[in-house]
Amino acid sequence: MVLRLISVVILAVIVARVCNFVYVSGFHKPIYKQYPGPCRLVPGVDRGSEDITVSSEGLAFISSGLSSPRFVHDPQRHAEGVKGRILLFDYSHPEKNTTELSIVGNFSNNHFDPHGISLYQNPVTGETRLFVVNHLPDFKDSVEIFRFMEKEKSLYHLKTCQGEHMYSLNDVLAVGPESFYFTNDMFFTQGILRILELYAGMAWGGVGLYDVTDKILLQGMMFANGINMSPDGRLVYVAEFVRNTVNIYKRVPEDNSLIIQKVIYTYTSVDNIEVDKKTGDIWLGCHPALYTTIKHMENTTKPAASQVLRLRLSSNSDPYDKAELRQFFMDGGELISASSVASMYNDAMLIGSVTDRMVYCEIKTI
Ligand SMILES: [Ca+2]
Ligand SMILES: [Ca+2]
Repeated sequence: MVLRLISVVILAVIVARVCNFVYVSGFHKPIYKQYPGPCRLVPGVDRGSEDITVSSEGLAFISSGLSSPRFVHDPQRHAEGVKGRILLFDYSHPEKNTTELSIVGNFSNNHFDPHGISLYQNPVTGETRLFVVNHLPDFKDSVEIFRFMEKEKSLYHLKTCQGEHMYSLNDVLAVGPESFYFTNDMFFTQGILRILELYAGMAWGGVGLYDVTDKILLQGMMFANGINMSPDGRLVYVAEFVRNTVNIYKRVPEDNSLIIQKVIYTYTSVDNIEVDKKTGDIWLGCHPALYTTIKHMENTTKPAASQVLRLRLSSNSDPYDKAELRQFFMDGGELISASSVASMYNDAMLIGSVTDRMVYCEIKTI
């Protein structure tokens, strides 16, 4: 009797997990084409623009060439030997498209597989630093810190940060010249155990902090993905990709700890998060039909659905008691596949993709 009861409970848990993953995969989701205004491809970007972040002056930094077999399973793409690059796009001169930033200093370009990025603009010195998640061989990860040299159009390598708690990095959020939050999307880094962790819906991802040494701050997340913060630094936003949520945390300035305030259900798989520094609006690059993204990662010539949402928090009394979600972009992969990020500056937007192209849109519908 007891054995039978245990078997029923185990079966029920497995069925619930399978049903949840089928739901999250988005087979039932219709994809209606929607553009916020005129949109065009940006020439020179055809091997990914996984993360984009923009400076106060409207310079967008783009990470291109993500190839880690942890995410990209397309043998053709691996055979091509895609090169990791950081590109620059000036919102004041969109007609100039992108420029590749050269990397100088003591850093080997042979092991550059860039993923999530974040900027730190020092309010005292005016220095701009770019923090880049880098996937190294043998499934090891690091965060590379560069100084941006605007005149030379280059990145000067300053430091490689690694730690025992930085094992499955996805995104980074700079909070000081050498300190940052990071997300570990999952616990396992490779192979069948990572696949099982994903499909069984295990909540083993989380958020950590690097400040001289590294430590874990938050656990229990289902694929922790993008991380960013409000312009005043009081709130931190984290995307739980498989749970379909954006979590809002209060940041304690004394020790950088994070206290959960609200969970926003998005009903789509949110990848990276960008924040408009002027308005505080939160821009989400999303995978609305996740099964198409999974197929696209196995064969990058197959189209995958793309979506951009804006999350606006507002209230007279409390900055997070009202949340409005609005869609600005949706595409079945005709223009761009597997959108992972949307960056906004004035009335224009760049949409990036894990392995595909990059799109520039003028916003006419706000
Ligand atoms: Ca980022
Ligand atoms: Ca990401």
